[in-house]
Amino acid sequence: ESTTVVVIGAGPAGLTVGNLLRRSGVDCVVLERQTRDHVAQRQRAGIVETRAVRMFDAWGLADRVLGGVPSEGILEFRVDGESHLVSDGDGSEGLGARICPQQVLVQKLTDTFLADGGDLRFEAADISLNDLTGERPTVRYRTADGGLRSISCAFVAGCDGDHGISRTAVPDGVLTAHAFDHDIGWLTVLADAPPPTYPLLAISEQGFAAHFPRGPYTSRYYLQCPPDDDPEAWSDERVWDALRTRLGDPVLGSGPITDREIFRLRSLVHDPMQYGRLFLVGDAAHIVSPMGGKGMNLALYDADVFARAVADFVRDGDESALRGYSERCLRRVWNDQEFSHWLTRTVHDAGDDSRCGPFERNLARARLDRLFTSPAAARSFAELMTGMD
Ligand code: FAS
Repeated sequence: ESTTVVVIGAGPAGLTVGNLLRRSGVDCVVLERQTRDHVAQRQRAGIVETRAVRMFDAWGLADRVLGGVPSEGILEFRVDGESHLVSDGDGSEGLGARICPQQVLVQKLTDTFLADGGDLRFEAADISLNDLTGERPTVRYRTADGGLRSISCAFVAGCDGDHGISRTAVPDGVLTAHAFDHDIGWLTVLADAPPPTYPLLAISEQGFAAHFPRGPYTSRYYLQCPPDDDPEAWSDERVWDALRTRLGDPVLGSGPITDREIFRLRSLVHDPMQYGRLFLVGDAAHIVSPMGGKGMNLALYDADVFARAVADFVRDGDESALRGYSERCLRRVWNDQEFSHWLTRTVHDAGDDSRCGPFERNLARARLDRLFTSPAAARSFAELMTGMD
């Protein structure tokens, strides 16, 4: 069997690559390890930033793949109970960010790809990548009924996330991993509770908390906790108590909690993001802490750069964009890493300073004060939130 691109993984990165390649007339096969249902229900990100919305619009896909509602373009910071509204829109003409839960985007990307005749294969097991440094790599895998398949291709897009196999197919010593661990944990819960008027970041002596919309009747909350804390130690009662205290909202809803997970705030960047005919896209190449909502949006950026580069090569034999893929993506990755790092430190050091001490706490409070009082600082923040910088 033969195609131009084999895409490994059907998350936001893989499905966006698949759709953009189809729009470019480049044939591809998408291989996904899980079932369609499993992929469709994975709840994570909630914002498609302005730049990504306009990217889909430029490809003529915005109406088909973007669900949810337009963002109000306002973010609320609540510091010791005092509310500060900050714009996260840059006022430019054109479509803005959307409150679109990741699973809605993934479902719509899947439907669109299949409706356009895309070749998407679920339950593809034991995928192996071979001859990545040759002209025609070979991807082998096992079908759900145990059959062995082999696909020859010109390129492989590794879109299989942080725990995939693509990165492991690169020999040791080729990639450099740059890692940072904030030593901060977040308990994240999903609850049937009314979403906030605006996405809310709350800073208090008891620690950071956040309240984000995830649909008309669903909220995602985050609570700062020790990174190795046990989610089972957080009863519904304890979660709601901590949220009421930190969000400064004594009457906060207390609906059933449908999902809870603790994860560490960490960042990871692999450089370069390519090896021979393998191109790493999205979380397969980089992880960023959720502050600023950049993880999924970086995956969408990489996918756009990769699809355009392959189209240049297939149409004109021009390899320059493929050669420059990693450098171009890493420039945005580091820009977003810096912004997420700045925001993560600011909202955590400004609250519970038991981890950082009073000096860093005052630095963080000064950053917030500047954000709330300086129009230039507010404009820069808004530009970074939109991804249009
Ligand atoms: P994904 O991990 O989404 O997709 C990889 C796909 O590859 C999966 O479908 C997987 O099943 C498949 N796969 C894996 N191994 C395979 C193999 N061997 N063979 C075939 N398929 C394989 N980002 C934001 O922008 N904003 C947020 O608010 C936000 N919150 C988050 C909260 C949590 C709890 C987590 C964990 C992440 C959050 N993120 C957020 C980041 C997250 O959304 C990722 O950036 C995004 O899923 C990246 O998309 P992909 O690169 O497609 O990787």
